[in-house]
Amino acid sequence: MSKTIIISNRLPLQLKIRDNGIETTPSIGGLATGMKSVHSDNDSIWIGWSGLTEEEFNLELKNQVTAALQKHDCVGVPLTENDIDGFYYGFSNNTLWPLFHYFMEYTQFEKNTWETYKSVNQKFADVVLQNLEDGDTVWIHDYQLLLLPELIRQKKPDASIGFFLHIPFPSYEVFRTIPCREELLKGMLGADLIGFHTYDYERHFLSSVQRILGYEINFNNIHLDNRIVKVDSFPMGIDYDKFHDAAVSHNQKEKKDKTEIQQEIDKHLKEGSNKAKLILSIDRLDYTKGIANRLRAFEYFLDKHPEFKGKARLVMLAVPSRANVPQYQLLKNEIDQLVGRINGKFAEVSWTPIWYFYRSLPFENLIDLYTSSEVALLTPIRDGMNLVAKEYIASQVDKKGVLILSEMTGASNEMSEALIINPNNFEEIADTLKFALEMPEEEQIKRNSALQKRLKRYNVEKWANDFIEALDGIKHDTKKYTLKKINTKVRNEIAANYNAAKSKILFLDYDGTMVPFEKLPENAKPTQRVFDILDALHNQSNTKVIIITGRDRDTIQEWFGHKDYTLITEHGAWLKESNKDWELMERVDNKWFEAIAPILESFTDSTPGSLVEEKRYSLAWHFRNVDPDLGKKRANSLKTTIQQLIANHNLEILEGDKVLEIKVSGVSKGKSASKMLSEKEYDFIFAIGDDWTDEHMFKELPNTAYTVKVGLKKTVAQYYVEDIDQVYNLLTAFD
Ligand code: GDG
Repeated sequence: MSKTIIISNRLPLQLKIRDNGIETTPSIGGLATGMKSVHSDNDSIWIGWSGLTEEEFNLELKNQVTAALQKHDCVGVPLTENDIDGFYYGFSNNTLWPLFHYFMEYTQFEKNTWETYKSVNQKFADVVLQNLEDGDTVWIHDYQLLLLPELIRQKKPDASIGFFLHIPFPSYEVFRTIPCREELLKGMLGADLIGFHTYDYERHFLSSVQRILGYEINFNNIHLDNRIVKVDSFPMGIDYDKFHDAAVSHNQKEKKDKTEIQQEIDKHLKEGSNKAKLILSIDRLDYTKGIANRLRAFEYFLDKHPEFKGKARLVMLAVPSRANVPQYQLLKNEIDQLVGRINGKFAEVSWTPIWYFYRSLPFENLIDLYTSSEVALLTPIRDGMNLVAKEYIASQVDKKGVLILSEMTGASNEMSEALIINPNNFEEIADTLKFALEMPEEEQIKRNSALQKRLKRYNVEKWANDFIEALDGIKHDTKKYTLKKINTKVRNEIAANYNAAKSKILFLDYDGTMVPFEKLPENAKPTQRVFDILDALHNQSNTKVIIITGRDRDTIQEWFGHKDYTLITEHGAWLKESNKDWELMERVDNKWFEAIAPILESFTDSTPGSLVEEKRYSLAWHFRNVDPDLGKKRANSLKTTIQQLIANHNLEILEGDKVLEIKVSGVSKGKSASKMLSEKEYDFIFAIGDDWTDEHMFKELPNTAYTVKVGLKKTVAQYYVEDIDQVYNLLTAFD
């Protein structure tokens, strides 16, 4: 039976070596928390690092650990201390983490940690490949494993691979600064599906792929030579019922059953009319979480609104994290000092403004804090999603409680009923805190009802199912492509029909089919290989070879005039039969050039890299060499401008691959192909092309024709080939 393989840097377990064996406890963190329900519900294994290095094992211990992991359907990736230093503390947390969170000043690029990152990704790939069987689905998580999708793809080209990034993907301007940017993108593109928390991260990624790798992007699909990679956003949810139910049972507890922390909190809450409302913050101690800013903003709030002294208290849980990385040690010192200073500045005998916990707490204490706090103040400078915001809302059983959330979190996109703030604006934070502490209960209930409804529906299970479903959908699409793909068997069948036929006609598109695209169109001259293939076909009896192209007559005359193939140019405006002169296939004129050409020229002037091509009966505006975003934008506005001008004229705009062409309407490759067929009976008809102008031809040809699309794009053709080499393979099979 096929299974899901989940892969993340850390397994969702913490291992401790005890005298009486191995102790396992669930790990803390967004990813572990979120995926746990997926892992336990499904037939799956989880591959990752156990948390113990190879140096900490002897053989007996290793066997014990393997067995302990196996019990939880987990498989460990063996990593050494050196691996962890270079891969985890080094490249992942000193390079990728700060860069992806826009902390460029903390980003260090060191060649040796990059080398370790590569070799550790390979170690992960080795373990995955040992466990991967046909039909399995692979789901890789997060920034530590950006190279893994491609490493698996190289060995298992047909595997179904999904990748999800839990942190932001930065804008192109930031991402482009990293030296190994191409390797990182290509590594990710080994996946079939790449998921992000928000549309913004998705958009940044697509822009980087387009600008750095130059790949073609169609909506959210990236076209590689032989595959399409889909990119989408899947905002991660939480296990809503777990938090909500825990809060319900927490509220029903008798005093004696309550935790120590809760009893302490209750004691403070009972301190008569002077009761201080609790403002909660929970995060890993990380510079991205804006903890220092939050403390300063809280200080500012108490200065600005002294009436809240004694009436509000910040309860701050900072969970130790990456304590080996120097920036985190500095941050810890900074936070300690800030808390001390602010408490020293404002404390009264019966009130200290900040309760600060620097440790990780058991789940039930987390619930104590969520349920006891009137306000949650979450102020990350950058945060991929932020699950704490969602957990806080899920835990408000009576629907009371106010969430203040930074707009720099992924969660703020979905939680518009929260009070959204800019974490760098103390004034705004202070005013919002006051507003939150004074918000009427009806308004709190109204906001939270809407939030809870959504969080319950878009829970973590739905998130995981949506992702897996999208991945399965791609598997299905790939199957569709594979069904239409010309393999050896299909190729032999087509060739056999070709050989048996008495009268044959072949329509061959030129650019993108017989030769690859070049930056400058005039450089895409036919090679000797192309001539050899065409000559071989042309010299066979009863075979008509037609080059059918959008190119201008003069270029095609220059390149092919010395041969006697049939030539159709400018999408069907001109025809040159073997050994004859050029003739017009359609009655067309170019009087309209003088109205349109100046507009194209003015767009060219303001769009560096673009150029106008003047054919006899059409004008083309090429933007292949323009910055992709600018090119698209300019092409759209050019289209709108021209459309208005040609509304009452017999003209149309053709949208090709990075080109807009204005021509007389009614002229098409389809029409001219039909004309050729009407002149003689053929019992073998074949057409091949890559562009959507070839689609006219595929549509017009009779059902008995063999129609072949080059590249995995949407088509009405019957068959696909992946690239130009495959075109050559197919055409040389006709002998
Ligand atoms: C990354 C991204 C993204 C925290 N302290 C304790 C504790 N926790 C649990 C919380 C929550 C999780 O840890 C923290 O999740 P976040 O989403 O807030 O943040 P990261 O760890 O940075 O996670 C983040 C996430 O991945 C998922 O994609 O949202 O943007 O940075 O679930 O409840 N749990 C317990 N004790 C604690 O002391 N038991």
